[in-house]
Amino acid sequence: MARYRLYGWRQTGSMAIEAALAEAGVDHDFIPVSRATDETRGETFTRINPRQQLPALVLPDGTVVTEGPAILAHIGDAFPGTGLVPPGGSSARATLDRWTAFFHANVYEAMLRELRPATYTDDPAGATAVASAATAYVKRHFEIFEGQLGPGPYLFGERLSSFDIYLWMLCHWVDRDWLAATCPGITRLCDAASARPALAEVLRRHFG
Ligand SMILES: N[C@@H](CCC(=O)N[C@@H](CS)C(=O)NCC(=O)O)C(=O)O
Repeated sequence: MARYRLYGWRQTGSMAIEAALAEAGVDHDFIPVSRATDETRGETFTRINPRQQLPALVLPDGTVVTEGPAILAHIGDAFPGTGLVPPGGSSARATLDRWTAFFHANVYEAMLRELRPATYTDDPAGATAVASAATAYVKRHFEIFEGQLGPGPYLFGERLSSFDIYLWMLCHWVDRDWLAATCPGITRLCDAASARPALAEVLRRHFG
């Protein structure tokens, strides 16, 4: 029987998907696509994701899903017993979608500008400014969410959601000293997630 196939690599957006699949206990094949050797731009992977980005999840029926939040929503919907996403149409689901979209559109994208600033400007002298503006942009959005986070540790209290997994991943790509000093609620969320055995194992694979 066909299984889920996840295309990913260390320290990329596949970290959140690996974590969600592990939390949900979903059997899958992991296909490493090296970013070190630009395998993402190769013919084989380009056929799967013409945007040449990780992660990509291929469902058992062959459907390709890209974009981290769409993949997370699918896993939560396909395995409702995990409670990773609230039911569609509920207020909780709207809240989960809101904050996932907020971090995807604002933070993840700005982190790409921090990582590869030269690809976001035609001005060869402008890359440093692109990166520093992106860092400020990332921090501003973390701070906005910090002000909205309830008692925690997670978005919905004690229950882990796909949003928490997404934010947990992003927390590993931001200045941790700054985060601890400025965003104690998010830091607590991140620490609580890291303490879960399934996520601790994913963390070790990506940053160990
Ligand atoms: N919008 C995409 C962004 C994915 C993305 O930027 N992936 C990076 C790794 S974190 C990537 O594969 N980059 C490959 C490249 O730029 O060559 C998503 O949210 O999944």
